[in-house]
Amino acid sequence: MNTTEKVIFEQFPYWEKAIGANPADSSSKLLVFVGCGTSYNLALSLAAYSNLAGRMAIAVPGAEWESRPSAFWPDWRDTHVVALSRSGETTETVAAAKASRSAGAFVTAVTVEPESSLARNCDRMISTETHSDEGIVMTVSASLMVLLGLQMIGQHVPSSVVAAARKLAGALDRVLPAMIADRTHFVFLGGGPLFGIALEGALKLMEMSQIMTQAFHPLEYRHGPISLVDEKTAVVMLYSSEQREAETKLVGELRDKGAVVIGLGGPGDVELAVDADLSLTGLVVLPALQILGERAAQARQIDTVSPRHLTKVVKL
Ligand code: F1P
Repeated sequence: MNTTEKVIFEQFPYWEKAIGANPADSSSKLLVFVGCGTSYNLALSLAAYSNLAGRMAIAVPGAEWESRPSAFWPDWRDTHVVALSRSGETTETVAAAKASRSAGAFVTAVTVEPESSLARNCDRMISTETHSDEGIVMTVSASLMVLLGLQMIGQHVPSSVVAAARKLAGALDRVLPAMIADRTHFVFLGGGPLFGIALEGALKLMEMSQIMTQAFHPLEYRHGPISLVDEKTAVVMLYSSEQREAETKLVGELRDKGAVVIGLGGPGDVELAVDADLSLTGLVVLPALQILGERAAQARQIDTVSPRHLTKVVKL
């Protein structure tokens, strides 16, 4: 077992420590979730969860918010910026936090590095301990930032999510070898708060295995991208409640065209149950998506401990 795989399966005690660790935020300003790479994907999901819970929110990549915030929100100086960064050192995210603060916005940092530049340039910090062996590819810290972010927007995270996430990752891992052995085109589909999670599944698998991946809102996939589906395609469908029927129909079409479909929370070539309330699905599926990336890399004999062209922190 390599270190990446070990860390993915050892992440759950850190979840237990983070559960209940931070209170809900009560400000009424627009929440602007900001981050880069994985942290931006998480921002997208958290913003959607926040809107669903009645707290208005948007998600913006760090560099975009730093350089042209008014393209995203006209009244950008009067917002509550939530900057997500594992390292707390990513140039664009730190710059976005600094620019927001100096313009009068309130800045909360969500990070696992309480001594970082981001932590020094915020009004409030939310942090928790992460696995010390986590490498370049972000796994446990991504899950932890979603957990902290959910609690920040007032979502109760029950300890049952730990067992649900562990069970799903194990169940997916058992069926993966047969499903992905000869697949070279991976597609992740998810709607609402699961779109950011679909993007994160795609980014993880791409970083780990150097395979081109894609992520779409489920029904968007029929508008063009479906032309690429063949017997080399593997699809991960993150089922929602609102569009379950349409998503099920789409999965049937994709299977007819040769794709193998992993159904998380609904039908597919395999159907794996997600034992959690829909407001927690995004968190619960993350470890399963991480192990999928690792297994795809192993199938190609690619080392995820030193992934090509990647560094743990990106500084400009
Ligand atoms: C985010 C990030 C990662 C990416 C790479 C570089 O960093 O872009 O998503 O995989 O490792 O950093 P951070 O701001 O959360 O530390």
